[in-house]
Amino acid sequence: MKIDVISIFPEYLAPLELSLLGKAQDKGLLEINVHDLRVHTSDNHHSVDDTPYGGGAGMVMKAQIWGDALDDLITDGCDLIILTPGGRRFNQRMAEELSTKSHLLFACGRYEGIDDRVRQHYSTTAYSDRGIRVHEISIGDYVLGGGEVASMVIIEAVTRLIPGVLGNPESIVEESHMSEGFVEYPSFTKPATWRDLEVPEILLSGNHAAIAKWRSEAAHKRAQDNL
Ligand code: 6GU
Repeated sequence: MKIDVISIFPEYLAPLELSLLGKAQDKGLLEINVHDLRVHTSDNHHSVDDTPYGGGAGMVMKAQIWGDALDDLITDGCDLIILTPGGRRFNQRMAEELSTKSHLLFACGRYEGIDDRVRQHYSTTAYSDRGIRVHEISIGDYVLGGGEVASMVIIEAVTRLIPGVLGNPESIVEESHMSEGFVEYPSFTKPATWRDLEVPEILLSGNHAAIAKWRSEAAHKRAQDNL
């Protein structure tokens, strides 16, 4: 999978080189490139934003600069992901869907967002005929300073589903069974007693059917408690 991320703070995306993602890139399973939006500015101040038409607070990122940046990186069949708190709420199903793609292009907005004509332009048939899809995605009901951290959340959720990226593929199989409603059972490891707290006895029984039943019930109780 090839991933491009465009941001005015490319240093913010440095953690993408670390850990699992760094290893996946070393293994050739993944190629992540971060691009500085400001290279597409032409004025002395390298400004990327301007005041909103219709008035109001904040600044809007300019369509022309984003268009130049995206034209350089967009490919046939790629998925363009615009990060915005107004987008569709990201979930595990979307992560699974995106993990099957060959090229993801992330546009990280700052300020009050990107001029909407950028979304409109890349959503036209000229692009959909080339297999290019545009998604506006949010990672939750709160407002971040920009799309950078949101793009890292999505990249981490998506890339760990790519075969070979994760050490133990069984944990993914187990997760996808749970991915509706998202429930996870509580886990324990040695020692069996810690600060007077015991591991549930059933987990020491070796009775796999009983353990599976206990885990399912514990997971559902936890999901219920989180509502
Ligand atoms: Cl994708 N961007 C921003 N700025 N805030 C968010 C978000 C995205 N998702 C949740 N909050």
